[in-house]
Amino acid sequence: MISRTLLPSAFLIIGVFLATGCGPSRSYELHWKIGCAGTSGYCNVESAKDCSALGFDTVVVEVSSSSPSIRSQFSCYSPVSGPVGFGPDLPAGPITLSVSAQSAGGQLLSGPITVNGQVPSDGYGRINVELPRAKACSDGVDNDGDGAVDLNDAQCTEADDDNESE
Ligand SMILES: [Ca+2]
Ligand SMILES: [Ca+2]
Repeated sequence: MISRTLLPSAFLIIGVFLATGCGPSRSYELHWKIGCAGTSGYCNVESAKDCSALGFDTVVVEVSSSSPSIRSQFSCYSPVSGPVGFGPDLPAGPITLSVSAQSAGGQLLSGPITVNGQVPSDGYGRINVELPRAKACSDGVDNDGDGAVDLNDAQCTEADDDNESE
């Protein structure tokens, strides 16, 4: 049986929960691009297939300007929202994010890249980041389709090598 003195605080907690809503909390809205294989430019990742072709699985974002820092992980690409991640509730003001990309196995493939943004007093701040692609001989992908991946491919001499076929 619930004590009568506890009931008002229980209602207060429920009220606060409803007031914050059910949508994603957004201090920032981070949009990323990832470097394309075989080019020096960046591509938008538009499908999960694009991510796996590049070896990326997860984008890790750390709000390094918070103490302690706040870490979030996002899928490389979301069919609903695209290559985007939403920040936790944070007070208005400048923020610094540390962004990196990992393989499905948790291997660091790109970054961390430091980006600065601003949380407005109302709403959220949009932040763009460009993540360099991983080198062909350390991206976990069979880039030339010969069945051998990275250093298992005879044409890869070292992890920093950027060509699996020569
Ligand atoms: Ca590779
Ligand atoms: Ca290969």
